[in-house]
Amino acid sequence: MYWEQEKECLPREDLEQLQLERLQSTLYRVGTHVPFYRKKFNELKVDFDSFNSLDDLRRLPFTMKQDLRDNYPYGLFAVPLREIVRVHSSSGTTGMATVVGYTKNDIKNWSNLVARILCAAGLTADDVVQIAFGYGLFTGGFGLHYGAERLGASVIPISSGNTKRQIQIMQDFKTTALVCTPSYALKMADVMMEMDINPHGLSLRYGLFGAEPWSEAMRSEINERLGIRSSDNYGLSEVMGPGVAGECRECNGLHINEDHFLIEVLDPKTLEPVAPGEIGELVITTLTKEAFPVIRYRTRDLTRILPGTCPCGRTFARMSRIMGRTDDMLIIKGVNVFPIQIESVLFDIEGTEPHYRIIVERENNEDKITVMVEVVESIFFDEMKKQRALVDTVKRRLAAELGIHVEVKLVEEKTLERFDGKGSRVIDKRQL
Ligand code: DLL
Repeated sequence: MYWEQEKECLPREDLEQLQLERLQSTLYRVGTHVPFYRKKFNELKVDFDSFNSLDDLRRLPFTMKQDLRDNYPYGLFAVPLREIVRVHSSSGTTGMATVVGYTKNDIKNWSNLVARILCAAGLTADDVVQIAFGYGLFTGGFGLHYGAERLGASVIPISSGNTKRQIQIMQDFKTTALVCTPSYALKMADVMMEMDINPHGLSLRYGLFGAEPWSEAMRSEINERLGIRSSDNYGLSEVMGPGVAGECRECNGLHINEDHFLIEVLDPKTLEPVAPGEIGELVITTLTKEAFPVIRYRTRDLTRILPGTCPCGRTFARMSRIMGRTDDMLIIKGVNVFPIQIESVLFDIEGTEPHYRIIVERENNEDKITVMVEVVESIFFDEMKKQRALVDTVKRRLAAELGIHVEVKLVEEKTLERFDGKGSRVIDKRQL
């Protein structure tokens, strides 16, 4: 099922020609209208008139989150404010918030790209889509809302929170597709149990989850508990919001909407391209954005481009699910640890619940990592011997995965905080 077959299945050669033309006009737009880029282009002596190959991209400067902050709020906009019809902002958990803007045409493209992703995941105009992402400055709620409307689906703009009411509405309104973070989907499964509602008896068939990292094991858990088929979708506000990439029904990587975004996968240290198929940092250049184009935006997200073609027929490159962020990688005793590695192990062990916290401390100048994991009631109240056996299994599996020793603490079900939006499962107490 395609939303725009002729674009989604463009022969690579035609796609690259289109990308080059769009890149040239984006460079012209930012070079003329955004002082930040004009200055950078001048400093680097970039003559964007001489761009005639996509490889020339490597001559261009990078854009970092800090550049957005330095130009807060409107300094990087490429159009006057009177042409802006929408503003979003990222919450800025670290440092100042960043602001992005959209023209009418940007909103049209955005809705269309989100509709593409919903359609690729299997949704149609017949679906009843419950959007449980926050509506507001966060791009998740409005981004998916406009896309689902563009698809022609019936949209329930419930926003996040008030989980019991979400479930009641899901039941009464016969929701067929749930859109939220994967952690909120798991919370819903828990609350359904508390409410004595069997998810398999609902009309729910699809889950469209994104906005935070999740593992394949978590997907299986959600699919099984909610009786749905879930797919991953990726985006970030600096580049547009949701709609940058999403899985088709094959669920073997996320197709990147390459006619609107030019991507590179670079070694985060050397900033040189990694070998094909290797993991690196995703760097994105927008090709059609009018209000807020970005050149070589360093996402900090780690992924790799999957080799081969997809049986679905789309020619857009596929990236693996996000494997972590360069800035959420923990360095424990010099070893690189990604929270997602820990999640994958925990989800695989019988008796552990899908809720955990990772605590990192420094004791006597040495890093210590403790994983708190909820366990099913029967184990928590079991004899010490059985508990100890489970702790040993978790420790052993984590040591094998990470190559370091990890402390493990079992906690009773429902003791760890649940998340309605993006989860934050790491508490790093070291003040490094
Ligand atoms: O989270 C946009 C979005 C909303 C995407 C709804 C998908 C669904 P930001 O708040 O700017 O925008 O956060 C962007 O979230 O750089 C990634 O680190 C992370 N992220 C987003 N989608 C995924 C995903 C939205 N599918 C940041 N898997 C990004 C892993 C994701 N991480």
